[in-house]
Amino acid sequence: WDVVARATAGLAAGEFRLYYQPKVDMRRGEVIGVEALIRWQHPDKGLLTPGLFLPMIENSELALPLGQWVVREAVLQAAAWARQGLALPVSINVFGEQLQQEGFVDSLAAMLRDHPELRPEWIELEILETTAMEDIERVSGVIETCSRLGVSFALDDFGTGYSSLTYFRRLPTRILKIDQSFVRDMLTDPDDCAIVEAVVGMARTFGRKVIAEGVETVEHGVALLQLGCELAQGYGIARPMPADAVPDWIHHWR
Ligand code: G
Ligand code: G
Ligand code: MN
Ligand code: NA
Repeated sequence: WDVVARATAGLAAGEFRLYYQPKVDMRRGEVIGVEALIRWQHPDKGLLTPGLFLPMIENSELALPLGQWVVREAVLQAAAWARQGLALPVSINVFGEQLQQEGFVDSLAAMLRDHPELRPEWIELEILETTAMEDIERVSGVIETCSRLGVSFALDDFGTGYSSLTYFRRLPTRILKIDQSFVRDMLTDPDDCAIVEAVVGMARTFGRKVIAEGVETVEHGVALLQLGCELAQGYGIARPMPADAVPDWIHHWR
């Protein structure tokens, strides 16, 4: 099927949804935020996860409009939570192409101005390590402008892009997300464990926060804590859920 054409119609018809996956501080036992993850509620095919459609859309003319929808939807949700008294940082995945847009920062700033109940510190943008390194000049510029607004960046899937330390040092991202492939096998594969340990060390050296994704079991959590990684996200903590399930989940966690 023609995914891009169908998704273009689906976007207009309101078929996309954002699910939210909690991120926690394992040591303090606190919820530190949620990551917004797109889903497509397809009328015939059911609820589709991004792996089934995003790769086709990413390099199409739909990438920008869909990416803009994601940012707007997530910011509106964060503002709605703020009005309910829930101060919950929301992480939003952005395509490299979105950051290339002249108006990206201005439109984000306008949304924040429209929602004074939402502190800019509660918005975090996630960008793939590989994307960030493709155009480091431009991306560091956008990161710096966003930082002045109060919005921070995380480097997603960190470790998969083989970034040189020189490049990494020039990217002012506040957070590193250790890719789930390393986390998944860290208990059985000494090399993956060493990579996790190295990324934690790098984060410490360069004054960045570090979070592990793909934390599926208690054993993973324990091993991460031993390596000094306190922040985690994964099915072992919670699966991505609809926005209206989030407040209850937070209330009952622990
Ligand atoms: O949920 P799933 O594991 O299928 O996600 C696959 C990939 O899709 C992940 O790498 C995730 O970062 C990406 N992704 C999920 N939601 C969004 C989104 O709203 N925007 C962008 N750009 N990427 C997303
Ligand atoms: O690349 P990114 O970090 O944005 O991808 C997040 C994706 O990983 C989401 O689509 C989410 O569904 C998936 N995910 C989150 N936690 C786990 C986990 O513990 N195990 C696995 N296999 N996938 C996970
Ligand atoms: Mn992500
Ligand atoms: Na990731």
